[in-house]
Amino acid sequence: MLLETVAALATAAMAVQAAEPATSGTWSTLAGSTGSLCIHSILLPDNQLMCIERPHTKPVESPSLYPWLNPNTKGTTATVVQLDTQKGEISFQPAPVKYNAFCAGHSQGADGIIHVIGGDHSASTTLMDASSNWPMQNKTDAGTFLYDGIAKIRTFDPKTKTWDESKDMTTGRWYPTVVTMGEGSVFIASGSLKNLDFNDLTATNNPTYEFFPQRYQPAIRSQILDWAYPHNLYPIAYQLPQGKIFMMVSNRTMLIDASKDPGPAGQENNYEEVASVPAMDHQPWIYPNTPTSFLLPLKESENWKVTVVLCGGVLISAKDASSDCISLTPEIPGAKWTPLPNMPHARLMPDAAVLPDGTILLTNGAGWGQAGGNAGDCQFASAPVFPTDLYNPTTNSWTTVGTSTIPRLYHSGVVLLQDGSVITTGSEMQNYLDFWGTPDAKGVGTEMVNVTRGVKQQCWPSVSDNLPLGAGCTDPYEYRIEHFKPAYLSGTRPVIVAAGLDGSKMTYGSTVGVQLSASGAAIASVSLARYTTTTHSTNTDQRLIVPSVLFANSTYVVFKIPPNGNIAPPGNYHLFALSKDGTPSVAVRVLLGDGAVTAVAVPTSGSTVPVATTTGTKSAASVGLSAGVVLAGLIGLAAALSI
Ligand SMILES: *[C@@H]1O[C@H](CO)[C@@H](O)[C@H](O)[C@H]1NC(C)=O
Ligand SMILES: *[C@@H]1O[C@H](CO)[C@@H](O)[C@H](O)[C@H]1NC(C)=O
Ligand SMILES: *[C@@H]1O[C@H](CO)[C@@H](O)[C@H](O)[C@H]1NC(C)=O
Ligand SMILES: *[C@@H]1O[C@H](CO)[C@@H](O)[C@H](O)[C@H]1NC(C)=O
Ligand SMILES: [Cu+2]
Repeated sequence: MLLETVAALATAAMAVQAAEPATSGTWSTLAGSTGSLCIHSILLPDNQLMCIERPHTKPVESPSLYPWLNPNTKGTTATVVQLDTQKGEISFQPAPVKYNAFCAGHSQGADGIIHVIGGDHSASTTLMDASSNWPMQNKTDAGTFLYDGIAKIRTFDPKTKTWDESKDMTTGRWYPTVVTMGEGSVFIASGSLKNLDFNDLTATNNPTYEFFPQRYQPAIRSQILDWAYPHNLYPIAYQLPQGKIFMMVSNRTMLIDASKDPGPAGQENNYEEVASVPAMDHQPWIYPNTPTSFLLPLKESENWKVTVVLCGGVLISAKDASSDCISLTPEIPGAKWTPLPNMPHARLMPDAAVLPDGTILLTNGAGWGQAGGNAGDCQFASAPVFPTDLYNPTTNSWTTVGTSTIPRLYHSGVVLLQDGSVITTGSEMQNYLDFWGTPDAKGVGTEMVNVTRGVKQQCWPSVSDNLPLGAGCTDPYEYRIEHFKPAYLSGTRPVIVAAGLDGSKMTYGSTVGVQLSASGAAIASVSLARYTTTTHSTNTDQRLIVPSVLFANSTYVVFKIPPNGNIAPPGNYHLFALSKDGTPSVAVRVLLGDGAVTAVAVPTSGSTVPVATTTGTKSAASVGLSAGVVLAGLIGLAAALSI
């Protein structure tokens, strides 16, 4: 981020400052295409987004040229999308994967390395062109074109834009959950041994978890994952601040001590079960009933208390979407799942973005049905939900803050960007219109899919159909990105002096100082928003870290990086400075990780603005220890500091 750009944004923001503070944000559609469908949306540095799709098995734009492939990627299913929210446009370049990553799990790890783990097995390696290692373009039946990826561990390095697909798990996993742990290794849970068919529940259960790098062989069998089957796909899981892994499937919750040896096969001596979800017309709280989950902001002033929230999903009795939200503080012994206020709009498959001011945006999803389905075939869900809801944990209340226009049903996502705005991505089989008739249509009856209902339920004709190609169909692949500017972007923004700071490494426990431009709004708080990877309403990466401000004046702020990766797992974060009204700066990228602890001096006088966040006794003590001490290791940051 160039300094000029930051200054220009601040000036633009000040120009509109005179208006009444807005309570609603604005949606607009960015020009251009993501190239591949963002079933998997992974934020990369420099306003780039990795999108991964399933291999197309239905015709797309140039059916005569590439009968079964996405011509944008020649079937290799991944693109890096360049986002330009100021110009309102996007562009893409292919980032080919060789091993089918459809419905993999993923997380951002140490040094910003992306892990994409598991995926789909069906593959036709004989159809790979040996000379180019790209799929052949004359396949005539529906299948996939990539090597078997169901057991694959892929890493993507955003710096070199290259994949390493050389490693494997102990077993195959389709729909696994992947969590980057505090010390940087990866926890990989559940998934199915082949595509799950609820009408044929044979030989698909994989109720195990494992680690990368590998720790145990075979993988550890979990009694609760086994019990929950088939409701154990994309488990809800997080690294917790005090060190354990949170995992919830169906309606049961466990805390895993990953540092503890699980014992001989079948013993599983390393977990405790905590609160089960109360009985509601809502079980199970997982795929395909698909709520979303997120963590409330973790604050130093609250000693990093963690709260897990689940919102939305399906009412079992009617297949209507639910507006329920429930929360749990899993590190407080004896805590129970308790209701939060209902969302203004019921939805299944919602997506959540935790914003820099600590509010949570809920968007996307459907009003009826369930998750799942094949691109081009019938929707399992209908009645897309367009209103956008915002939860404020401080007031424990919801408001509706906008209305989007693009349906985001199965295989969608939401991502917070560096400038404090939000994008929505993905959604497959958009031809719900053709099946259900109107955007407001709601499925009738109780069956999941009735393939004989209606005349257009099979939108992309199979070879045996007599219909012309694509007759009466909408494109089942949504390549557009919609962009939301929250109301806070109409306020005057603080301005972080980015020169030398953007991309710098910050080590756990360090006391850091960041320069601000006096031309921006006065700063009252800072927050660190972890880069997002999201799929299937699951986002194990997303969390907002709110350090206490130790010193702030109009040109300088001092705060402390959390003491370890359990609170803030390693990887890239957006560092935001916020005004007292909660208007965020444009963020700079900082890379949290291990290393020598450094500390800038905390000025004891000369503060020209009140410090909004009170400093807890814990951090005050550590400030005393570190004040005046500047250690080596902050080379990237030093240039930006007045030291
Ligand atoms: C398919 O294309 C490949 C080259 O990409 C060619 O070698 C092969 O003969 C073709 N097969 C058929 C059946 O046309
Ligand atoms: C949890 O889910 C199981 C399986 O669906 C169900 O039998 C049980 O009643 C549920 N427990 C509660 C408390 O709702
Ligand atoms: C599916 O829909 C058709 C047409 O409405 C109806 O005749 C048929 O009974 C339905 N099938 C089932 C299993 O409900
Ligand atoms: C803010 O504090 C820093 C550190 O004490 C100091 O160098 C700087 O001059 C102060 N800025 C203003 C505008 O007072
Ligand atoms: Cu999927």
